[in-house]
Amino acid sequence: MRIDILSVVPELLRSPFEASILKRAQDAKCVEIHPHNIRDYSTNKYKQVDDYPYGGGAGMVLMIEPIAKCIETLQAERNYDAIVYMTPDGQQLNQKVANRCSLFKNMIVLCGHYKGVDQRVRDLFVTEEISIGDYVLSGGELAAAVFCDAIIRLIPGVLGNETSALTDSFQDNLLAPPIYTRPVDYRGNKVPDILTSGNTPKVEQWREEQAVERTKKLRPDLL
Ligand code: 6GU
Repeated sequence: MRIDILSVVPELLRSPFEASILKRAQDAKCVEIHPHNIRDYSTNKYKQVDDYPYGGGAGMVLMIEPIAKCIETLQAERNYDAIVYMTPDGQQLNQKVANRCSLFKNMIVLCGHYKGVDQRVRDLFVTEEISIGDYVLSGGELAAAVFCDAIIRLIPGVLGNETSALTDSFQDNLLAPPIYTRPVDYRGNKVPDILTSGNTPKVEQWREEQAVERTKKLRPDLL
């Protein structure tokens, strides 16, 4: 998969992709991340990318020309399966959306900033609008990093253990069961006996029961 991320503050996109699983995914050529600074595509001599909203009101709006120029430059080089705009009024990201998007081969992710982008960017270019929840962030960059992380870990070969992503919380609409590692006794708080019994079928059964119990208790809306 190739992901082109368009932003006016691409610095914000660096660290999430430079460590751990997202870095390994790139090293293993499972995914290519290409950040682009929208300002590099500005069409006027002041490198302007935003302007005041018509009709008045607070805040600035990202102009269509630099964004269009950047998108069209990329589209001239390859076909894109989706042009995603990160926005709090988009469809809320969940595991189902992440699963679907993980199948894209080439994707553009546009990060809004200030008051957002000129509506015509959305009308003319954007194919998906995604939010990461009902709260407002200063910009779409952190949301884009969350969205990309959720997708990239689903790409075959990214996680060491191939079954790992399939046993995640939400993948079957259940939360993950409790997990433990050494020591077996921490200040009198013991690991459940079943997990040290060596009885794999019983362990699996216990995990399923715990997943259902935990979901009932913490997220009954998922059941
Ligand atoms: Cl995608 N962008 C911004 N700016 N705020 C958000 C969001 C996105 N998702 C939730 N809040």
